[in-house]
Amino acid sequence: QTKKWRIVAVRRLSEAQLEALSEVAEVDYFEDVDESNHADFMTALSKAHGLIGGKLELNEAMLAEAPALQVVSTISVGYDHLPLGALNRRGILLCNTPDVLTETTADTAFALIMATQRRLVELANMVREGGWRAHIGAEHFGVDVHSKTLGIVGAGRIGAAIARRGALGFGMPILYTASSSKPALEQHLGAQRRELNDLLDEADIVCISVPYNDDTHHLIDAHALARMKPTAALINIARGKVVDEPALIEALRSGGIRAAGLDVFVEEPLPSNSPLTAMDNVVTTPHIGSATHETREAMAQLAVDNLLGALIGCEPINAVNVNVWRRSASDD
Ligand code: 8YV
Repeated sequence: QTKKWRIVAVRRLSEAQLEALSEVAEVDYFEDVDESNHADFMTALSKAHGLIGGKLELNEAMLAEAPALQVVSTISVGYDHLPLGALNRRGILLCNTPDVLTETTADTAFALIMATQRRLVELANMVREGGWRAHIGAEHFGVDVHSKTLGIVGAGRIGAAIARRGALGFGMPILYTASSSKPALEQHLGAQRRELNDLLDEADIVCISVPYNDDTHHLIDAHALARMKPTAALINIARGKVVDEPALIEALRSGGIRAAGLDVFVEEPLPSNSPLTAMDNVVTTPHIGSATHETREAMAQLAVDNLLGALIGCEPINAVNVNVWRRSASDD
């Protein structure tokens, strides 16, 4: 018996998750999509009602070749890589995976905070390379983590989870920016809301946790970096393009700021010749914000539930644009 739906799945789904999709739909699964199989992917997409996957590459021209598409379910909380305007115009539902990655991504931010304050990567490399020959002196000292003022740029779900770790675990005074005040953060953590410029002036550690969009493009530019204390560190677990990367490199080189811990970059994978890979005061990780076994499994499962909920149950969870969603009449 032919199934009612066709789904294209790309990357990062377990066998059990693919099976769950297969129970109700014909599934075309792609471990990856690149030049070698792009034509096959487009053929599958041209018949698909649903598309699910991580790091989906989709543009308006591709959407035009997918007339049956009703739901795109991304295995990520961010959707800046997807053409939301075009999806809206077509009435295609977009679902994402918030919440399930919040705590892990906050853990990643703290790993970068610890690493940059205490120079963990630089000093671990020194030990590995046989460079630990004498007692450690001031030239290898780091700076404290506890009690430093933590500035959260964007106190959404992930920003709030970072703030909680800082306040409750490390006794850090918390400053935050947000479009509206966050009474829970203020009451439980003693956090204080600031304008961005004031936060940059005051914080010892500035942690970026805003989504990327037109408003946050280069939010941290040369001017913003110049406001930071020369002793401060910048942590970015959001998106590379929130920061003017050449301006950051310059600030790190010239001592405008002390250090940076970066999980995200303008170009990913980060080119190996980027100056960021060669600076002792920079810790670079390969976009691992949510990359734990448990969290990636939960994200994929939520994306499956989102897709099936939308297609079959007509009950979109975590919908980014539910107001524009038009289920085609023939499917009702
Ligand atoms: C994703 C992320 O896994 O969820 C996000 O927005 O940045 C990561 O957790 C990554 O974008 C790949 O899909």
